[in-house]
Amino acid sequence: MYSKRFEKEAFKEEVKNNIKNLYRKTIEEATGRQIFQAVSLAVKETIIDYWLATQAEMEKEDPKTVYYMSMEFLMGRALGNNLINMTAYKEVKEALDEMGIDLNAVEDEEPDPALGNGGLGRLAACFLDSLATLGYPAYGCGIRYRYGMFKQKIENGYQVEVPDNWLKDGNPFEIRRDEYAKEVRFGGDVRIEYDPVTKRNNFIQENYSSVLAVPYDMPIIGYGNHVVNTLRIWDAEAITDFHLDAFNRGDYRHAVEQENLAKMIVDVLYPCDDHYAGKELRLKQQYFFISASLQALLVRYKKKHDDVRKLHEKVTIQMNDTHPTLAVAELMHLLIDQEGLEWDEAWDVTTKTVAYTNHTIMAEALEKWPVDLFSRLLPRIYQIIQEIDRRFIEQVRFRYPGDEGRVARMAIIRDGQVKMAHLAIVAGYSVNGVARLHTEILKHEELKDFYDMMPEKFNNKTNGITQRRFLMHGNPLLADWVTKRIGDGWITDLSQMSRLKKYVDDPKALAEFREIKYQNKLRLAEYIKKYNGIEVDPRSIFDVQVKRLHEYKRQFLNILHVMYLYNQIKDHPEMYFYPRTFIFGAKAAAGYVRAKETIKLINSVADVINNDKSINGKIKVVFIEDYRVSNAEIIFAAADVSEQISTASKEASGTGNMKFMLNGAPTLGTMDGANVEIVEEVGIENAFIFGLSSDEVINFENNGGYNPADIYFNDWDIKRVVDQLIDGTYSNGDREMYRDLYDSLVNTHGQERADRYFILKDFRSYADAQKRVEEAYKDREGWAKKALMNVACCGKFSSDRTIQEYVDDIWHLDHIKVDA
Ligand code: 6GP
Repeated sequence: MYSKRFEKEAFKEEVKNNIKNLYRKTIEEATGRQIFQAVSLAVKETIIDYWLATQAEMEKEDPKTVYYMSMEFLMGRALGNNLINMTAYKEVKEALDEMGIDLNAVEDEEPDPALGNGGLGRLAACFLDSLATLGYPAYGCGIRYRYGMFKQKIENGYQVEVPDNWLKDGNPFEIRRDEYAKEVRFGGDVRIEYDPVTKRNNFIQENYSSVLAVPYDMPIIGYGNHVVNTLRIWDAEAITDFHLDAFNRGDYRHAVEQENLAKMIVDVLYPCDDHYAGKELRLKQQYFFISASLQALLVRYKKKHDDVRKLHEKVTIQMNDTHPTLAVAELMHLLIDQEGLEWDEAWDVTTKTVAYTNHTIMAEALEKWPVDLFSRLLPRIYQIIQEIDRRFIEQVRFRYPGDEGRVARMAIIRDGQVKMAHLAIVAGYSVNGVARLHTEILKHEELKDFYDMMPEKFNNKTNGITQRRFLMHGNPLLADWVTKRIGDGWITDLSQMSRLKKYVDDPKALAEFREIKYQNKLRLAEYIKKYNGIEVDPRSIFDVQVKRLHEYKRQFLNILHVMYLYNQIKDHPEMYFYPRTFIFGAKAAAGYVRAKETIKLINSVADVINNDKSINGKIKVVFIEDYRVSNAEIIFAAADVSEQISTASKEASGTGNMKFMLNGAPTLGTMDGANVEIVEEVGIENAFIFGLSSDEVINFENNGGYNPADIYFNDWDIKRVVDQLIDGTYSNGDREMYRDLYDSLVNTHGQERADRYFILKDFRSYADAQKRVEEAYKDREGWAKKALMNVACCGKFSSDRTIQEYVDDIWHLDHIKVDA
């Protein structure tokens, strides 16, 4: 074990030396940030040995390896997590204590590496953790954005985006690998040249611009098994003396252009979650990291193998949503134009190598690139996609003669657009959704035509989360308690949590369990006091909704309900009311106006309610600024109620729901995404379910929606809160501030139906469910049982389980073993 190798005195010495050599300071003189760097570098020393050992093992055994291609990896802080997975957390904490250094404070100095938006990027990070922990060879491939997800400030109730300069002080865990740099080419034109020797046409890209892709590797440490995999993220640099195309030699303007291209390309992560921005630069980012990753992958493969026709025996590529779908065409390009394969041979390899995961059915997230932009930027890649499309359409016509409607619906290139999902499905050997319900909706609604034609490709892989970060690291009190009760097997086998079931009737165990939640609520209350200046009562119900801000996630429903409760308390001050703290955390995409209005509304409601002395603090509303992985860990640990209230059918899976469950917060939610499976595991009596079913929603949608006016004019309480959006109650008399939100509920705008997300339709049922929460919470022991049952039944939602399913059904990887 690492911990055996861990030598306390040597480690302390190392930290001291690092501070001396890096900063010419003593520990006492060093700043927090400097201590963080010094400690991290000392930790990296140990990691490197195992990293090398893992590489050596992979060299020797030549195992089948997965390349997880993703535009996003929302890693969160590395130091604490690395120590946990090295099983050295407690020892390092002790060593630092002896030096008068507080490990928690050191961890807080690390900027959150936030190279992702939300669910999709965090899932990728959990998957890397599980792959290493289960001992599977894997590379994460992505982009080293200079600026990750923006930092959110709340000013005067509004979201303000601040750049996230996470690399400012350097990233101590990464290693730059110049020797693996690759050239990536954009634009220009393609000359076709007949080669009489091979009797083939060669396709030669000319007059292009190029950038140099330089990889940085970050270690991904398996828990307690010495396996260290690699997250490889690519930086872009200008090509200066690199083999510039002869035509361009000495072309100064061109050189400057390439310089700019390189600067721009990895500059910033697009802050859109579940939404397609359609920006040229985004397409460049996609091609940049895909081309570099595939070139590197082929070089690595060819070191040991001379027949690229067998690539799929050693390599599999998972495309995390459609963002990496250019991998299909780039692999074809490399196999044909560089490796000399015939089309059919290349297609055979490609379609056995790439697989696709779909993460959303939201229409606005579908990537459709305009043909003119696409063909100008990637001329050769476009040709290849045209040919894939031509051959695919032939197949559709053969299979469904005369059904031109179907051809039109399924084509990859149609109406001047390149449809990336279609390309991913046509080429992929596997297509999966991320929760059972989501996969069923894909098969029978969104992707029905494809499912009809190739049902064998479709499969489900319900998402999961890593218990190492979200329990061990985020909630040490509960983690230690669980270990005390059932041993530590749960750390790598979450299904063992079911052994906790025997404690639901044990009053002493329940009391301890409750006390832990209370301590965690105190910790969050302190955080809120520090960052929001708001006093919250740790004995109140902590009702939490943290996730990206999106209309379909319905933070709006939540805050309207808060407004409704407030009206009730004002009308009936004597009525029984269990004190509640409503906690929100959410970033809105910078250009998403309605999402930003919702943030402002939540903050305005918070202002009015928190400052109304007449309600005796019965309701508090808190908007936590800059929700991100590091504060999420604190928030999940402290939650009583997990708000998962998306319009049924819209949330593909959700993963926050699982993190709350793991930390003992029952779900208040709709039958959407993975909530369905959570309820199945924990029992409906340990959750609070409300609202339309996905079938009902889909039915309404297919038949023109419903009429919210029927509700608005007939339910006086609802009308009152909706009207309060435009009567100045929450806007200092300004009747226009929330007009758009009001309109979205009651007025049809052109194409957009009124109340598209069924907020008014679900309102009563939501309010009833909230009432049931209050009733249940009054019974303190009853509530603790429900909460504990959630912990005990969360086993299915480990990303270890998810990854094992990917391996068994899709990837078929070999194991690696690294000896200490
Ligand atoms: C998200 C889904 O919205 C969420 O339900 C799911 O849990 C998560 O992916 C992981 O599968 N989708 C995205 O973040 C996204 O950008 C294109 O999809």
